[in-house]
Amino acid sequence: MSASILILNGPNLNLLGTRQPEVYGTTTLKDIEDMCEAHGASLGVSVTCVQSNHEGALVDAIHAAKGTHAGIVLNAGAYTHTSIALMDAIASVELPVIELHLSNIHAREKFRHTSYIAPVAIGQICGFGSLGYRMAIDAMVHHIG
Ligand code: CA2
Repeated sequence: MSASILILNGPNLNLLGTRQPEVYGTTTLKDIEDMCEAHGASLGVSVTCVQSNHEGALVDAIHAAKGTHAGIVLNAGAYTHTSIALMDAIASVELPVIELHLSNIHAREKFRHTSYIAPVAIGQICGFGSLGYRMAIDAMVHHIG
């Protein structure tokens, strides 16, 4: 059976491609999810995509990943900068998590420079737009071997 990766997207990312294209590009979340599934298939891994605007639902998805997925690519959106609950959930499942952002959070407002995900992630990719998801899948496949 092939390994499986969860692509988990947080609040407001369902709006991608519809607003603020100068910050987040014109690619929709559906485009990104289709690309992730196709890229995963080309590497022989199965990819499942989930998006929620709710912090608790994201915690539930992280818990449910244990035993189902070999790793998680997480764009936690604004919860990145606030959520101890997501940090604790990641630490509790002991699955490899790659933190992902479309924009370069370090080149933006100071409040975006803090990440509660970074200390419990195996690495962070940011600033490469939707290409970052492809890079994260490559890195996860390499990591899980
Ligand atoms: O750069 C990223 O991927 C972010 O995770 C996006 C979050 C932001 O709060 C993080 O600091 C960085 C915001 C996602 C909002 O997405 C929108 C998409 C289209 C229109 C409006 C918002």
